Parts: sequence; C-alpha cells; structure tokens
Amino acid sequence: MSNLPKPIIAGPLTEIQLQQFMRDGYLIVRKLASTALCQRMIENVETSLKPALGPLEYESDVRYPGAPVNQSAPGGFTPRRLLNAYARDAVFRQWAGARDVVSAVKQLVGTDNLLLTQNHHNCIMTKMPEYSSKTGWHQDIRYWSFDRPELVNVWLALGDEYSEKGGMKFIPGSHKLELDRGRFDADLFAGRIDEAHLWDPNAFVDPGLLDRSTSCSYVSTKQEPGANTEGSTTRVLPE
Ligand SMILES: O=C(O)CCC(=O)C(=O)O
Repeated sequence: MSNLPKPIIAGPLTEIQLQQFMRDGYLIVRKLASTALCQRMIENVETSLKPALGPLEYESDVRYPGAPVNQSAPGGFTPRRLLNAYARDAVFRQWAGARDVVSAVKQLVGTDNLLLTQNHHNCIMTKMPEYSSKTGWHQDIRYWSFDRPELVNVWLALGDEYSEKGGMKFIPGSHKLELDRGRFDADLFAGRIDEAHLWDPNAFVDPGLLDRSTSCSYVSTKQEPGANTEGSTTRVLPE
C-alpha cells in the first residue's frame, strides 16, 4: 500500500484521520449519515424483511459456519443480504451519493474520479439472532476481480453493531501484507488453512460501530464479520 497516492482532495476528513486510515487500513467515522436518513433506511429495511423482498441472499446460500445447510433446514429462509441496494430504493442512492460520504471516500482513495461498483457489496446485510453465519478472515478484494486493490468499502451501521452482533473485526495494518493467492483456500478465505496465518488473527480489533457510524476500509485489509450471538437483528449497509 506504500504506493497509494497521498490524498489531496478537500473533504470532511482531517489529516489525522487520513493518516490513521493509511496506517491501519480502516477508519471509523462517526455520524456521516443524518438521523433522519438512517431512520428512512431502517423503515425500508423493516418493510423489506416482512415478508422478505428479493433480490436477496439467504443464510443457507453461503454455507458459512453457522448457516443452515440448505433451504429445507430450520432457518433455511433466513435473509442474509438484501441485494441491489442502489437500485432498490432512492433512500439508498441518497446515502451513496451524500456529499460528505462521497468527499470522504474521494479523500481515502485519493482521487476525484470516483466510481461506485454495484457488485456484491451494494446491499443491506441483516444478521438475525436466530440464524446467522461467520464469514471468515478474508480480504474484500475476493469479491471482485480487479487487478489493483484501489477500492474502499464503506459500512454504515443502522444500529449499534459490534462483534457479538456479527459486526466487522479488522487486523490493523494488515492491508500492507502482500499475500499471494496460494496462501488462501479456493474460496479465498485465510482462516481455514494454517499456512495462511502469516498475520496474527488474534491481533484483531473490534471497532464497535455505534449507531450511524461508518467504517471505511481498504479491500486488502484482513477482516472478519462474525455471527450474531445476541438477541436483536443487525443491519449494516456495505457499499
Ligand atoms: O459475508 C459477506 O457477504 C461479506 C462480508 C464483508 O466482508 C463485507 O461486507 O465487507
């Protein structure tokens, strides 16, 4: 990551925040979204879950640890991700295009020429207390096939989200480790093969996203969203 361009774009982030991002590979920004906008998103998500409104991914689709084995198993129709957020409703487009969000991401990527990819992220992740799964340690670049990892993910917490609720954990500085594909399993997860433990998976940080907090991370930062082991539903918006 040492060859990342130094951010020069004016925006809401301070020089210290930019330095933290470049050092740790992720940054937590408080209150980038207004309470009113978050409330509209929550209402949209609640309506889209009762009954579940496609396109969506079920827990049983991913077969991750903790997921129901198929749709016939108990919990087989538990929603995991409401897909295509950008096309789903204007409220999500409003969030993705909000001035403060766009200028923060421009600063983090170090460009004025920003593009939003609508593949994979671009969804609402919902982690239900009854059935949820653990994604496993990975780099988000696994979800795309770009040659250069010049992507930044933005997660918006629509409630207090932390590791016991299936929130994201990060390994600070891990974006600087260059690991070739042979270090990962066929699904590009690292934790399932011992040789891949070139970093210390116990050195993780749970940044604990408070309501309306945003986490921004490089797609090369090692991260693990876990299962929800608490009693209430988790809703985050990754893009
Ligand atoms: O489990 C998934 O589908 C993706 C989780 C993730 O790493 C992310 O949203 O950044």
